[in-house]
Amino acid sequence: MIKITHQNPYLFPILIALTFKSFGQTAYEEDQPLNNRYPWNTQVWGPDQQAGGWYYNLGITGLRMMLDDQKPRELLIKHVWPNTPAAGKIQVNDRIIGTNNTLFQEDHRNGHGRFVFGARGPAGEFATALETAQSNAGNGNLSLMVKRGGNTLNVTLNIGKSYGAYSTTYPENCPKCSTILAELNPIIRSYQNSEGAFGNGGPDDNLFGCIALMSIGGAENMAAVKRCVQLIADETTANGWQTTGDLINWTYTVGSIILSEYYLATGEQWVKPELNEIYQTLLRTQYTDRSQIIPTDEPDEFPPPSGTAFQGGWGHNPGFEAYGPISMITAQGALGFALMQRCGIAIDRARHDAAYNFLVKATGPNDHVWYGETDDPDPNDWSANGRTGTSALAYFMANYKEASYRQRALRYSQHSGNHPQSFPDTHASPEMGMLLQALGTYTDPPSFRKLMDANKWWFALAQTPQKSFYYSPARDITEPSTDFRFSATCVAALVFSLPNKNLYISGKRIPGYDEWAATFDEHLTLLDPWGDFDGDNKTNLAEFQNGTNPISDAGVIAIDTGTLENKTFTYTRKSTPNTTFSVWYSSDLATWTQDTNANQTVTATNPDGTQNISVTLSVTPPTNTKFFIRVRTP
Ligand SMILES: [Ca+2]
Ligand SMILES: [Ca+2]
Ligand SMILES: [Ca+2]
Repeated sequence: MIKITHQNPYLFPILIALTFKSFGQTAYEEDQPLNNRYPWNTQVWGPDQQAGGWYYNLGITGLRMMLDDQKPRELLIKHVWPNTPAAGKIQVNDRIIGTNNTLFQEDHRNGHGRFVFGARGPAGEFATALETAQSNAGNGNLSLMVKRGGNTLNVTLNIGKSYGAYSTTYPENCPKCSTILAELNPIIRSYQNSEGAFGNGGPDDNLFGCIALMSIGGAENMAAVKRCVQLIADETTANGWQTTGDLINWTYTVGSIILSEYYLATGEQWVKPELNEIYQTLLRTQYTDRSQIIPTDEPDEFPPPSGTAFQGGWGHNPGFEAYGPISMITAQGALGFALMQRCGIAIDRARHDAAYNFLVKATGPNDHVWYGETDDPDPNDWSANGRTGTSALAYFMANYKEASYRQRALRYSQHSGNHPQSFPDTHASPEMGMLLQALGTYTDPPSFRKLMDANKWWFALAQTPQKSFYYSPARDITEPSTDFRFSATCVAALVFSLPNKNLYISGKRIPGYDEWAATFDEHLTLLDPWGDFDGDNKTNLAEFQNGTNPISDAGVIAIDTGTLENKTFTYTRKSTPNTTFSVWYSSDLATWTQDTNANQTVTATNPDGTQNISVTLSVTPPTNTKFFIRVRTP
């Protein structure tokens, strides 16, 4: 059994980063020599260790570079991978100043904040040239203008055209995406350990691995995911909320998403009680009232909130432990509730809506979701959109009939599409933000198009000569969680496999099924295609496909309609010892009220296996209006 939270290196620094450090920027410690600045001086490990620092990758050329704030139109080369197009042609400390005999046109504006997000400047221009060289119009050669010593030379890299360029509709109808996806799939599986965990074994890496592999699909991937699902099931319990200080809400919210998608994909019934355990713990870890505040819990740093502030959200830990609920985990929790509800788990709607309302409280007037509850945010300001995108997904996946959920989902998706530049820059775990923002924005195709168009540079530059994708420095992050490849590789694979629609969160639906379920009062329960609401050994999905009644086994109940006298009537039904029958009344056949105190008595058991039931209502039927009664299961 591996320990899945303590060893997750990125989660703990979040607590510190937020409290003591303002948002950091790339290489902007200007009192330090360039090489000593964050992020270039960050120790890297895994296959990137030999690069010597945390530098930007320049796609499949084999180059790694850093940005120099004194030379904002140059890319300073810091590493050249052997056996790549750049090997033997470009040297460390070369400065690339242009492509195809054209100097770079814009200063880089690399940093954290709405005015500097994105790759404008030499990095973005390099990415465009790299893509053009691989396109139909290109010849597979990338011509670079290079400053070396006092000279400027032209160097041509033969990068080939085997990948092609990303299509204008990518990831839809994109041969390059398909080619890369086939390369990434076995790489992702290679990051799974013998116990089933991916990468570092933390909840983030398990989410990356399981979501990417399920989105790609196929028996081999699903078998790998199953091993991780079993591991998560073993490590989560209904009493997980009793664990404190262990950042468990990541484990449980992520677990709710992974296990739900796995259950919906496979119908394996053993997953459902495991989901229910996760739900029980998430109910207890959601912050609902001030009694959950631990008085000794850093009161100076995070003074306990007054009134109902922060209620409905999840933080890193149960209740208000540490510094209280935040939007990212709350959006994941709201999403998890919606997915578990689709799996037949009975979700407390008040709690679910409290989570959604937390996100509303964290939303600025421009629909940007901030880190947590925000007082009077600047209506023009925005930042990284991982939270906003995750909120879009959480709202889009809501199963309630009110239109307001989809309306709010659309607003969040549009915000993400209208401000796409921060895509690779979510606080703490950029790839986590990218994964969920991509999925959330995908719910609105026009917004998703904008997101993809604005970030083509990332998909061009993050691809490495070793095939896996690379986690380039983001502006607001301490370190990546596993090595510098796994999470970026999974994000690329997820995005490129979105057209498969293999996940409910990427758009999978059984055609007509949701609409069919919505015609029943019990529609939330019937959304579980693998459930058997009426206990007749036909799944809800089979009932849908066969046109049978999912609510009651036809013929079980035959009510004698002639015997209502005062408050008593009788009916006959099959003997069904494991079934609960409830009594409902209505004046219009539209609004039904359950008579929870109705008294039901078996008055006779007949030779044909049926029973006579006498029911006495606890309410008095009106004498001058219509009055309808029904009996149903449960
Ligand atoms: Ca369990
Ligand atoms: Ca059934
Ligand atoms: Ca049935």
